Amino acid sequence: HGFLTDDRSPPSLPSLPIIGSLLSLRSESPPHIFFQKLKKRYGDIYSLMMGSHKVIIINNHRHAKEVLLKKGKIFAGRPRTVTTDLLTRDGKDIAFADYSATWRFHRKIVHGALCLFGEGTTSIEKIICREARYMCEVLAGVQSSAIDLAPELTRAVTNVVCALCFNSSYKREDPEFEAMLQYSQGIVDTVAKDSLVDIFPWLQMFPNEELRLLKQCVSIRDKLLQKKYEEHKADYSDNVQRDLLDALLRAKRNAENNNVSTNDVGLTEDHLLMTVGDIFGAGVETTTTVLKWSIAYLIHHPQVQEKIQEELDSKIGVDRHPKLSDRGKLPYLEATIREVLRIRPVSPLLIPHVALSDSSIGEYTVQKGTRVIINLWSLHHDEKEWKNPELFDPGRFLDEEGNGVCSPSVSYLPFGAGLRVCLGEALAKMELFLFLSWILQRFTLEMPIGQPLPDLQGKFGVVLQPQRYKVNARLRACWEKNLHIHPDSDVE
Ligand code: HEM
Ligand code: PLO
Repeated sequence: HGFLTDDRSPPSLPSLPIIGSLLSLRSESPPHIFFQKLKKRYGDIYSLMMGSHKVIIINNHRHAKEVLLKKGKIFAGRPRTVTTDLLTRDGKDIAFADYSATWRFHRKIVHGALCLFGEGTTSIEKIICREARYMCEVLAGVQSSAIDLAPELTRAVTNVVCALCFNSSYKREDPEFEAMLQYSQGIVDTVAKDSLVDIFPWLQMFPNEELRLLKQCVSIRDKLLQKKYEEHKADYSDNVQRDLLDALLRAKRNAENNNVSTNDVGLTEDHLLMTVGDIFGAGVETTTTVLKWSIAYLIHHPQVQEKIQEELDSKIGVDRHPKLSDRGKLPYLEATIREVLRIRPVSPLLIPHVALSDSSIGEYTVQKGTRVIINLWSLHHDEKEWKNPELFDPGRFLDEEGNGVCSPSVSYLPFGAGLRVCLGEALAKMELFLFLSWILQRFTLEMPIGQPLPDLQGKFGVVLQPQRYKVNARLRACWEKNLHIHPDSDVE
């Protein structure tokens, strides 16, 4: 004891090269569950080889916080993989970019642009409410038929992020929107999920169906981004900043006017396109996924839905729509959102981190270049931290009187933490609150007769998505006449 602290590696899995393929091919379970199971045999922290890369898997909050917060700067790197390089033109974005001045600069620009929207005349709140209203009108029109809500939810969420990125929006059944749905699903299914080409890059040499699909989807996305970029360049003005793309263009112009090389500071056309592509992609896929999980759980737990509706009825009523300033008044809804983010984290393995120098985690030494995967699934399902972690219970996030939300465990990081913390946390929380409160104020979501309950397993990709399911959105009694008689005056 104490003598061997110098060179201790975490327990490592045997028969190393096979493990890589085990994860995606042999194991019955998706990787986050497989990694959680391995905890029983190897402990909370262990290592394995993926091809030639050493990977450390972390399954508890103490080590996770050491990596993300205490040693955040050391572990702020990102690995380069075949699929993310294809998606981001070799890491010229934010999420899959290695730690660098360019990465930091782009985070700052995005952060600034999002803050401006908080204050500007077309505030984020107004944009979200406009989309929520439109979505509710559509749902009212298709009442009492079993429908998959996903396309309507996605369109609403897409339009919010479209307004932020491109100052534009999509109409229903717009062919460009339909194309976007297609390519984005293709990317979610194939990118960054430890497929074999990422573990064994030389596999690229051989025909590979998944990689072909990814390339095709990325090329459709790139054409769409390029089109938006050309349009913006054509009517750009230094005097007005309409959206994120304008903010990025302004930074580029500034550099050019000061004779700074755009390549050196990371403001080439590629960088701009990839950053806006990241925000657009993250903006659409994450929030939509959480809305789909929320509704799936509400269908499974009608008593939770009823409680949210009681809260909405007593705190807001039917004479006005929910606003951001109501957030503090609706603790049960807030607790439900937190519980959904716990039980089905959007990004159960975060995005892999990389050690930028030799360091340590707990009592173990870690060499520079080691990849570190934080298994958020293990943190959120840790029996030492959560009572019946498999149980969906928003009540665990309520204080004793039930009048406010609380944090029952420190083993909860739905948005990550530290230098690489999610850039869209505030935006996502506003959207989740407003969309869910608008829907549940007006509709009761029910299982259509003869349909199976939504599957709660989820399919693993770069985000953990639920399988498709159908619901009935039934207009609540008090809204049958109300929907059109009370056009809220403060939302256009
Ligand atoms: C990164 C969660 C919504 C933009 C992340 C990470 C997580 C996360 C876990 C990885 C942290 C890490 O690797 O340590 C979520 C959840 C969301 C959500 C649960 C919805 C409920 C959004 C939205 C945006 C966004 C709406 C866009 C505005 C980003 C970006 C990164 C990121 C750009 C990469 C940050 C970096 O690597 O520096 N998010 N996110 N996210 N998120 Fe989100
Ligand atoms: C989603 C599909 C899009 O077509 C491209 C895209 C860009 C950014 C990615 C996002 C995808 C998935 C969710 C990611 C986001 C960056 C941060 C976010 C990975 C692949 C999360 C949850 O970490």
